[in-house]
Amino acid sequence: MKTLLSFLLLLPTIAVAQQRPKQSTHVRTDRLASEVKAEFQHAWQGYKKYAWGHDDLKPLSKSYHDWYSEPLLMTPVDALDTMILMGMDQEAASVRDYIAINLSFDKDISVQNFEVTIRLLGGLLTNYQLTKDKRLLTLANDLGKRLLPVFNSPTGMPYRYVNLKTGAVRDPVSNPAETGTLLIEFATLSKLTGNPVFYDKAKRALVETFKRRSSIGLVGEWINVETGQWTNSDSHISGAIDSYYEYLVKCWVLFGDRDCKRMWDESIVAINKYLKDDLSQRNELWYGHADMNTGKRGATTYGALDAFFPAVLALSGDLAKAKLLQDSSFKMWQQADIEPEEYNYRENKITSPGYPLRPEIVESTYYLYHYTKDPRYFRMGEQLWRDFVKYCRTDEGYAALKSVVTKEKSDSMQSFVFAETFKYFYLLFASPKTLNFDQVVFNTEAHPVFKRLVRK
Ligand code: DMJ
Repeated sequence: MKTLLSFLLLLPTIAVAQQRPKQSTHVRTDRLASEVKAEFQHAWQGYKKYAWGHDDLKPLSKSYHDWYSEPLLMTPVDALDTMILMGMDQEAASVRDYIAINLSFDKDISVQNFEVTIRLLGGLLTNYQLTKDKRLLTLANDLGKRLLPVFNSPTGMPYRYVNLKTGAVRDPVSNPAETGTLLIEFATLSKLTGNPVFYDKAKRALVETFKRRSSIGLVGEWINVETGQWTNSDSHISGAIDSYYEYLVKCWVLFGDRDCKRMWDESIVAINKYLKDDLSQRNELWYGHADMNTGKRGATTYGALDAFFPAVLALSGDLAKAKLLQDSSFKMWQQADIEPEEYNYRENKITSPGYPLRPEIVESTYYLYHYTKDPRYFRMGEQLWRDFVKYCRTDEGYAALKSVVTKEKSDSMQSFVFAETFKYFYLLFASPKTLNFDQVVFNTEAHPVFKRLVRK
């Protein structure tokens, strides 16, 4: 395995004077981009009015939700780079100041390493790269150090929870998404601070997860990080595994990491052999479940979270499958004009009807439009947008749906709506100059990480 030094030597070292997009690139050439920006502002005002200083807005009761006993500013940190990309300069500057002054990780709370890494660490690092505000890098460095005890397991795979003050860890039964979706953030922190420890630990956790793949090349859903034994052998590309695969591709693209490329190349063969489900009579392609050891077909379900996979396939170079799978995701969406959390594609049946405002289908639409320039993806995105506004908008923000069938709303608007859902809609509709796709890799929370090193 490469050491951090050789890893750093592979990277372009020219300092980038200012990664923030130029003012002129903020000109929104399209009516839809302006609509997205206006709706982002609508939801942001709701957050400010009823949940300011807390993690999330509860859009129906017009109150707030904190993940832990003390808030960690999930929504402001997740939302900040979207504001910058949308050209909300004044608001972004004041939110950045608010975060720099008020966010502290010196708290006696036990937090979920994965969620805090992708939302807060990822958000702080991107916003540091965009603004060069060193206070954000200082916060990221402090957070990174407080998260490090998670890796103190016998296998090197992380525990799920860590106390930010005491370093006490808990919950050894984890999943590939949580053990393997850390390297973009931790390696970027190593690059920016010159401290190799973050990269070393997260890289080891990813490799240790991969090493425990079955003899047919699949990973399961739950694994004990103390024993290294799988506790659930269901294999799929959905929640609990999804972004493990995403980071294999992205760490290859972002860092030129050949280990990640090798791991992806081997994994995708098994994914296509055992999880891919060709419904040739319907001319459809899906990815379902299978047992990681035998390859025996399990549930024929796909869902809102799985809809990230066309983007990953496109990024890895398999545009043909990406397009077919995107058609399937869109078909799933059209069953009720909003996608369900889970859908049995063989029976055309919604099996889990909630919609927590997820971004993945929009993300894949953006990638496919980027790679193909085919206007059908723009139109697809417009349809998604119209439905999203029609069914999820509230007086003070956007609300998740309890059921896409009845369209009954629920009192939740997670921070990823600001980080991802609005951002991907905006990037799809706005001028491509808003953000140079080829200069960044998005972490799984849609925080764009710049490939070129920004020096301290
Ligand atoms: C986000 O926090 C991330 O995209 C994660 O990888 C999956 N879940 C949500 C969005 O659906």
